Amino acid sequence: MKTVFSPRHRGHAEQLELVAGAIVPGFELTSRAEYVAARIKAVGLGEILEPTEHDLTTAARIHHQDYLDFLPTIWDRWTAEGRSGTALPFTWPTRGLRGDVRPEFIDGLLGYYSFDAGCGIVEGSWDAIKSSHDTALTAAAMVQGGARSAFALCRPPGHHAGAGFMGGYCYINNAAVAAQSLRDGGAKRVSILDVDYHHGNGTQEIFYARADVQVINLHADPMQEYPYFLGHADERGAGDGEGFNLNYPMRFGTAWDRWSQSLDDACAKLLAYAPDVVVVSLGVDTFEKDPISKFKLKTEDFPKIGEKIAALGLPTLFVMEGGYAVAEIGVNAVSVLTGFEGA
Ligand code: Q9C
Ligand code: ZN
Repeated sequence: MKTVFSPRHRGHAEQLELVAGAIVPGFELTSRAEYVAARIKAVGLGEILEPTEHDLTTAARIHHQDYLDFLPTIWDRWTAEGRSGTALPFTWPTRGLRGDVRPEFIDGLLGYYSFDAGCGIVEGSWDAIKSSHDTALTAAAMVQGGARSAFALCRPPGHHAGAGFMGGYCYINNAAVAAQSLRDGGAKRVSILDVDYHHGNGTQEIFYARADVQVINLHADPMQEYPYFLGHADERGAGDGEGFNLNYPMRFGTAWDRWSQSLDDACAKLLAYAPDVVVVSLGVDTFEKDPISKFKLKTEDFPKIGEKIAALGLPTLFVMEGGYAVAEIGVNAVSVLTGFEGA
């Protein structure tokens, strides 16, 4: 399996985030992607290629144009106020406030275009975000061109980013852009299978009213875990999309036995949908030693995820999402891919 990976992710560095009442160095480290790339080389998974440049026309089919226009301007607006460090929001248009009027000042705009304080922007962030988007589209084109599979080693990740907002370390929804490009390239139906520990709220929102992209999420129960405000089992899609969104929330402490039952059920639902191609939002923060998560998957479980996905017998694009146990992220993520290839 070929991997697409851009060194430009490295400019998105030294983020700060709010954790348990303190502003601390963020968990979404540059080293995450480097460990995964190193492991790909160590096991000889296949060639690693840099992405080709893509414009934002496909992204604009799933994101709001004003949001895409805003993202590249954040750093300049921030420094124009004499600031340095990390651009972060701190006020959001929640219930009872006006969400329909866009403020002018940078702090208001950051809140308007986000749902949490998990998306810091530094000088190199936009270039990294764009390269991550390009990575997803380049890998999607490989699958569109006939490859059985490809791996988009995206950083920053994407599945929390909605049509018009960032959050949870995510800015552009890479998996959603890839799915849209596969549709535009001729796939009639696309399934997105999101196995990241956190609910992919952005992906769900983007495709919620559509029948041409099935979205399946396995994740920690939002009653207990981030992103808290989406991801319940009764969210099944709306309008034309009714029945094409499937959520498998699971409680803290979930281990392979229970988790794999959800995956088996998800795979059956996916096959019943009969997609032309599968996009896997590949987070490995389900790992027992992940520092921000509370599931109990073991390293030996990750190849079994790949085997089950391979058994679907469909062209498959893997898109990197979360995973914060940096020392083990390479082994765990690449184990899914070697499991897929070995099956
Ligand atoms: N106590 C992804 O995995 N906040 N995003 C966690 C930690 C946000 C995770 C707070 C977690 C976002 C792509
Ligand atoms: Zn996650």
